[in-house]
Amino acid sequence: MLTLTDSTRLLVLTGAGISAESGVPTFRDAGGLWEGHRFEDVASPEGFDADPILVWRFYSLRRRGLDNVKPNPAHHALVEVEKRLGDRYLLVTQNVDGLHAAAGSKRMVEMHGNINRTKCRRCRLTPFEDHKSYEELPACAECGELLRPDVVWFGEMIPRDALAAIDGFVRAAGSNLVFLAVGTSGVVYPAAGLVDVARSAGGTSWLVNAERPANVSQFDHVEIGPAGKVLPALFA
Ligand code: BJW
Ligand code: ZN
Repeated sequence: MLTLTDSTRLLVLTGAGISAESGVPTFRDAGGLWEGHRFEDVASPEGFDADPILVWRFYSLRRRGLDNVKPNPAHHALVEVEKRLGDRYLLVTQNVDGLHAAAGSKRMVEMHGNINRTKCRRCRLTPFEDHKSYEELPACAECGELLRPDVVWFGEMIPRDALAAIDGFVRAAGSNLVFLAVGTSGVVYPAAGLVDVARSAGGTSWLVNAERPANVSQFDHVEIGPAGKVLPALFA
């Protein structure tokens, strides 16, 4: 069990596995292919340049797939921990599905963006209704450029404010830092390197995952199992 003391500062990193029990498909468990395309090719600026309709179709389908999806006990367990720790807690999610916010998480950084937002690839954020995106390419009302999902693709920078929030939390925590990764395969950087950042800061690290991920050897404590069962018990 992960014991939280009055000085614990808990940094949680979540990945697709935490939403799996809500019915959201993960990226790499299913073989990493989407309609014959490598996921890396669909989720990249180069992929969007090459075939924007295909990419919009991919994201429109995923958005619609989220329509009736609800947070599960793992999301809710993190909300309860946040209530206990207050500003000694920060959630960093790689997920773009919005389920942490739906569960009630507040101190949260969406480091890979959010699938329900859209931005112009040239000028700035633009609100956009998803309904037409399945067949037609949406264009920016300001400059005419293509609109795209407000997510972070391969080769793109993580939002500066997200990195600053993580850095600030780790610095303030020092050896009181407890890092907990949940449901992530540990292959996509910089998220996969956060466990090393936590170790360098003198913190301890925990992992909750359905199987042993790529960076498992970096963790001090490893709990293998479904997040919806393991997480509530971990904090009990
Ligand atoms: C369960 C479960 C249950 C299932 N309970 N568990 C250093 C080294 C090498 C490469 C790089 C590097 N630094 C940067 C790079 C390049 C690149 C990268 O990491 N490449 C690697 C693949 C090699 N990174 C980037 O480009 C990043 N940008 C960047 O670093 O900028 C600076 C820079 C730019 C250029 C060059 C160098 C530096 C950006 C990365 C953006 C990733 N974007 C995506 C798409 C987001 C939008 C969308 O959703 O479509 O983010 S890719 C995809 O992978 C998505 C995810 O957030 C991310 C991670 O996936 P995740 O969450 O781990 O899911 P899965 O499916 O892989 O794993 C699920 C796990 O859950 C599994 O282990 C299951 O077992 C488990 N599980 N059920 C518990 N019930
Ligand atoms: Zn524009």
